[in-house]
Amino acid sequence: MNNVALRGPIWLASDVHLGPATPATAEAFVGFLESAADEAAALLLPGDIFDAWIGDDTIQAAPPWLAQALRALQHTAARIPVWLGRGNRDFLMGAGLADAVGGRLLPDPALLETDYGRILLSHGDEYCTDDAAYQQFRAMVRDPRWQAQFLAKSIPERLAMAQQARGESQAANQMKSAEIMDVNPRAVEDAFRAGGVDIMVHGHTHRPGRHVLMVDGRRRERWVLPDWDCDHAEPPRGGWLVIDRDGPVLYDLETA
Ligand code: LP5
Ligand code: MN
Repeated sequence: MNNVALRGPIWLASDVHLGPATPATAEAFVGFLESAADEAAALLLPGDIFDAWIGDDTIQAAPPWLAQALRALQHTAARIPVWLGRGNRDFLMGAGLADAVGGRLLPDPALLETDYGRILLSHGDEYCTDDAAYQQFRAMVRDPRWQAQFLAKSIPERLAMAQQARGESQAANQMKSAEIMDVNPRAVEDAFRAGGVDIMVHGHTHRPGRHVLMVDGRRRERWVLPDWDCDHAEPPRGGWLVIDRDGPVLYDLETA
């Protein structure tokens, strides 16, 4: 696993799912980015910041919603380190995007060396091992050969494939139990062991909170980052985690 050394308070957010139809979410997220630049020593965004990322070359002709997001990320990255992680919607983010905004790519998983100790950070979809169909899809789209073939297609072709995949995913999700789409307890335990950590942070499941568990006789904490939706959800949703030397604190957009 790759270590990332971080000093001072770190802010973490994921699952913002920015796209062409999320103006209110984008506005809230831009405000969050400005606050992070004012108050955090570093900002970590472990995946699904974008609702569907079909390649870094889309930056060249960024639509207004994307140009706004890139500008906001750039402004924050000019003031504090911004680490970009890949989720199941934006696994195609690469150095092109990171360089364009002045950010850095998060290893996945990442072992954070923080003022509060060592923390294992990932998007979290890899822990949903009961969801065999998703893990099969994940293995395909994470294959560098598949990615090279996909990225060689035109942007319109990639957009059409992404839209089809989104539709199939939404239809498939209707047929799945909530349990199947959550993390598998053994996968989580194995990750704690492999990382040799007592704290884990991930997103993806859209079930924010703190879970305390025992693994090999040691108390561990699994923190889940909130998802953001200020355009369709009532009340609007969003939030982030702040980790300083006193430990993690989860903040909600509505009450922060
Ligand atoms: O994403 P979400 O929240 O709906 O559900 C996820 C899992 N689904 C996915 C699939 C993505 O939504 C697909 C869109 C990615 C866009 C950017 C990538 C570029 C395009 C790639 C083109 C192939 O991540 C879902 C989990 C759920 O989280 C909870 O964990 O259950 O997994 C599935 O639904 C998997 C399905 O069961 C099977 C895969 C559906 C896609 C099939 C590919 C079709 C390709 C068509 C191209 C011609
Ligand atoms: Mn996700």
